Amino acid sequence: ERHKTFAAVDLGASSGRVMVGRVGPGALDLTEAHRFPNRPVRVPDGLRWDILSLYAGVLDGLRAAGQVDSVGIDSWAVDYGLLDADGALLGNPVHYRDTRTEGVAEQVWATVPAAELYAATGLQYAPFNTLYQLTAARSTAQLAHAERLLLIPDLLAYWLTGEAGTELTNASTTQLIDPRTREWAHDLAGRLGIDLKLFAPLRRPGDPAGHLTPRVLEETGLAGPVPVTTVGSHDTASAVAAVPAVGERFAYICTGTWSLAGLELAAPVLTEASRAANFTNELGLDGTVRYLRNIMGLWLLQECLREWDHPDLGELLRAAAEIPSLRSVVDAGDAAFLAPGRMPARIADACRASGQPVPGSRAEITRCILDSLALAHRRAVAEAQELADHPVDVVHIVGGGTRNELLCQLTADACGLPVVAGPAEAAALGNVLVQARAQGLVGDRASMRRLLARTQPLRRYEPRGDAAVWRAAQDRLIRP
Ligand code: LFR
Repeated sequence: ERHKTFAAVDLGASSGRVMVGRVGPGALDLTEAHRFPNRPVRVPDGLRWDILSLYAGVLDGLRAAGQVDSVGIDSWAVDYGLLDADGALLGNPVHYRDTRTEGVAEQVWATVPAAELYAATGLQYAPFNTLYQLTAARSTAQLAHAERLLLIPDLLAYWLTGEAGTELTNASTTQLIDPRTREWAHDLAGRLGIDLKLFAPLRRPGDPAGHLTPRVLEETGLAGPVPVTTVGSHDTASAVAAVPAVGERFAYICTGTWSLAGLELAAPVLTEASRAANFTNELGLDGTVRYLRNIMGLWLLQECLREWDHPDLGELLRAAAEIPSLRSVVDAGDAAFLAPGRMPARIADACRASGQPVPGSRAEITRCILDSLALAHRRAVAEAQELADHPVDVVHIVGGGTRNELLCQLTADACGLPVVAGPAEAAALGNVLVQARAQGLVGDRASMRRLLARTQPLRRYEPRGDAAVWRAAQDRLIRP
């Protein structure tokens, strides 16, 4: 029988993992080989990723995974490492939540107005888009000495294989790609003084990305040759590829540190209304567009848990379920929640400022966060359908948030649509399936999705109650 195994390296903002996927005719299963924390470090000059500890986690994970037929890597987007002419890393990659990009967008817009930027790239405004990060870094010695810029998954692939490339789905989050041609936006980069020669050549999901070097083989105990395959290296691209949907009338919400809520489209939506609503057109598998909005996501809760010294989550969620719904809500799309720290107080402040009851207990704050996320999900799903003229019958939730039953139910209630929740490890599954497809084990996107629907445990939530209550809650946030 034709079965093959694939290692999926999947790095999230709070943990990394190496998963092993086994794929055969009609079969797909996933097991965890290794999981490790991702702990950003605040040094005097700002917030940094601990990239060496992440790379060590990847090597440990490959050793634990054992012999595989290929390796694929995905991670969060927009961030990068710079290499000098010898190929050495210049400093620790800057975290997208670092404050260096504050006020930078306004400088960029003075050269290229926001409307032109959107027309050229289709990307939502987010302070951390690579374009703004590079502008913030403009006069640094580090950038002046850089010969190469590698996005995080491409940097790890470079260390594993010695070969440099720029994977397209993740490149689309730099805000330097034209979503219509799916090539670099040369004119825009030129006007902003960004040197596109820093980037290694583009490669696409499914393309070969080299082989583990002899040194890496030795260190992981694997027998060569082990190919590395380009996957949707933006974790959200891999997660969307693993949405177990049937047909095209579906919305998805990729949950985790972020909630990324939207649609899979054949072409970008670049209208002024779409820009005003801050929807993004990131690139997905096979030339698709991930038309979505970034919502702060479970980051809001993670930051509270950190502040509260990690109480039992199950208990807290049970208590939150008992609190009456929609007493107070905050705008979970607000970039004011981007930076770490003091999250319970910031949420209380936002409720106070909008004249709502101020949540006091941990359960009340948790309920406020989950209601607010469900509300933001509702709004994104409704607006995406309208802006893209693409109606849906079902909302798929994938990623870590599928384990939060209250969030899934509230999202079904708020959207007034059935929710299908699962798989939780969507990014890793999308990563595995693209590798399997490169080796001829699975077919097109639709057949990948059928395989997921048949093999992965999914849970369905029907909408309860009155959708009008949610509409009224939304009106509390959107003031004319
Ligand atoms: C999710 C994600 C989002 C991106 C954010 C920052 O993990 O990749 O898609 O907007 O992280 O990179």
